[in-house]
Amino acid sequence: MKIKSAEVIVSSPDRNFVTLQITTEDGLTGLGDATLNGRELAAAAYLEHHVVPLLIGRDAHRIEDTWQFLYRGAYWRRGPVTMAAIAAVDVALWDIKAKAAGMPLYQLLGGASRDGIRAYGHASGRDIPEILDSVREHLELGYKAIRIQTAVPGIDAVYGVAAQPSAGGTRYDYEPAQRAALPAEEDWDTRAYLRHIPTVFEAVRNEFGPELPLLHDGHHRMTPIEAARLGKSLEPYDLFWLEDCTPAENQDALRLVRQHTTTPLAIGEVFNTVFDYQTLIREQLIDYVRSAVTHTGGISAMKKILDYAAQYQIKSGIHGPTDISPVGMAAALHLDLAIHNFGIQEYMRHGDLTNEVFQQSFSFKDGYLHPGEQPGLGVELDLDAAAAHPYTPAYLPFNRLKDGTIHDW
Ligand code: EZ4
Ligand code: CO
Repeated sequence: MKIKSAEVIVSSPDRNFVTLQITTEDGLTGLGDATLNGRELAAAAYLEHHVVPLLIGRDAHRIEDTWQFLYRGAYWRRGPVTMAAIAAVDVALWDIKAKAAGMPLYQLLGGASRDGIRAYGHASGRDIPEILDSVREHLELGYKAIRIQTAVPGIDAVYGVAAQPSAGGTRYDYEPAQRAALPAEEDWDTRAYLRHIPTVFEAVRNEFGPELPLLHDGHHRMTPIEAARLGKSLEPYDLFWLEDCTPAENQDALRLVRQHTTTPLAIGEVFNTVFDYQTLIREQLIDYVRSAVTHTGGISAMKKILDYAAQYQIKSGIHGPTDISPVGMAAALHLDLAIHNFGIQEYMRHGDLTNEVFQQSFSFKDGYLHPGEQPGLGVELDLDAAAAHPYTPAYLPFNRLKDGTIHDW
């Protein structure tokens, strides 16, 4: 089954997405996601100029061979642009193979290991009453696990907190990339944050009781000893996980955090290969793998990382913010359903325009996601709708400390 053509589609319904569509000589199509938030055109150019021309005429069934050809053949290994591009090809080929088999993709990954995929949503607020409202709204939507992000007294703008409730006041969840020529500047003060955050979790636990799984994202902003202190001070509130507590390029740093706290640790949304996890998994320094299928070489590579993690009782927590397109989400859901060591899936919900461009068959009901039973991924791209929303420059924000020093965002 030869690949006849491949097209890179950059669209911006609600936000920017980079999508690869591969077509075979038999007329089957497959979709892959290569969206790299704030650096979208780099992934698109890599695909268009250096990957698409190499795909024409290859056997679409040879997924592993094509993966190795793109990874080893480039000579320049790893990195977010390369691995997002490889991911898009990998996922599109899995989509085609599953369509050819007439089966939903999860069947080719071993079949379902569970009935539904527990998802967590993002609650946030500028103060405690607003956070409690946001949690209530997520519970009404059916969510059975909730991430809590909060403003900090003395800091003007903080990651993960909406500047103002969205229209109608029904959603506080936050889309950090802003459509503008330059990135927005936010503020940071770690001491103020470390003092404030336990009071927020105390209020949430008092209001909603001990059962509800609660998560928090530290977004790489702490040193190892600061992260250790935060993990320890949150222990009374029984977090499901503390995410990205340090910038974990330095995997050894997590050893220090681990020695001081039993708060479960999740890491990896900015990682792109298994090598980023080598020490973390082997030494059991984390509890959840946070990579996105989109940023780590696709389903083939993510499955290998998660199989390695499974040997150490480490579970999945696949990245699923809105910058993962519906194609990337669907790929994650098929994998989530099939693997044994599933933990939880992040799910922020896409906007209406995105859902017009990407027609999906996955569902969210009573807090559980399911990829659906359509052959393949279960996502189709409406090319006309995509063309109606061309690329718009948009950037993630960045942080400065009070003295003007740039800090991890
Ligand atoms: O900042 O997806 O856990 N989720 C996150 C996200 C990331 C964005 C980056 O593109 O931390 O909100
Ligand atoms: Co995160």
